[in-house]
Amino acid sequence: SKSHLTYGARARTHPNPLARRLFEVAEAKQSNVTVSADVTTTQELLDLADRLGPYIAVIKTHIDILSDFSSETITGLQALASKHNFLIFEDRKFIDIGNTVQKQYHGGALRISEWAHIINCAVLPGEGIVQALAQTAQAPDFPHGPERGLLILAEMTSKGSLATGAYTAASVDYARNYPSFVLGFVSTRSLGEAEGTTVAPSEEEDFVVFTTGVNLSSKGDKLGQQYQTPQSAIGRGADFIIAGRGIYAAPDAVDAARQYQQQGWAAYLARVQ
Ligand code: 6AU
Repeated sequence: SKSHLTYGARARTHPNPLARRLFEVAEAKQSNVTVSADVTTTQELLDLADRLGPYIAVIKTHIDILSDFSSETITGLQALASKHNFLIFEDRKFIDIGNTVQKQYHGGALRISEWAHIINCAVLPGEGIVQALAQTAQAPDFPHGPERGLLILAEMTSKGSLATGAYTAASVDYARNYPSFVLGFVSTRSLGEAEGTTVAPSEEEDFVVFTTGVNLSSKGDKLGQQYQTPQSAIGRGADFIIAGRGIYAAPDAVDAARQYQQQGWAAYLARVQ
């Protein structure tokens, strides 16, 4: 893995334009924090995005949990993404046959392809889900292709997760087969040397690892979520740490965001030394 290199170095050499942009944003803002803004109204979402914007590299949405989603949600979010220079990750976790996920991604009520730089999917349906999403994002008549990328959900943080072993190895194989669209993984550690992969790595392979389940003050919740600290996640290979309740449910969300930013950046600096 290239995780011992700086974000700046990886931005200069990465073959994928959106990965380059991600690393440039991280370097420019000295932040590897993705805030998981799991709030349920547009006003709360835009308010969080504006207040936390200076301290984050990426905002992660679950757009379908908003009770009042409208086109104003999206124009507001896009304006704040430009104002604060962060990217948008819609945590839709696509998981269906190719024909269905194309319709869920492009068009429909949520028009995810128009505004989400990053999406994720699970590979339970097989490699075809990756192929289908890539086909939509990279269609000749789709104008945002170079600014769209996929993270494969290769592992999960919930207790008893079944995304392990051969399933995780298959996630790596599929990522290797679609290097112009797959940025990397949502996983708890860097992947690539995983046993059981069948596709050989290319020399330029540089998967981007997003690790969720990051929290400074809790070990888990009552529904099976399991947490680790920014230091632990980054030590295991996370390039971006995702924190939700640890930030937005803290007594002072801005203060918490700065704290995750500081600790995430210090752990990154220690890793690349
Ligand atoms: O920090 P939390 O526990 O408040 O929120 C964690 C966020 C939630 C989950 O839907 C998401 O991260 N998540 C994911 C993602 C990002 O795909 C995968 C996973 O294994 N665990 C997990 O919590 O929005």
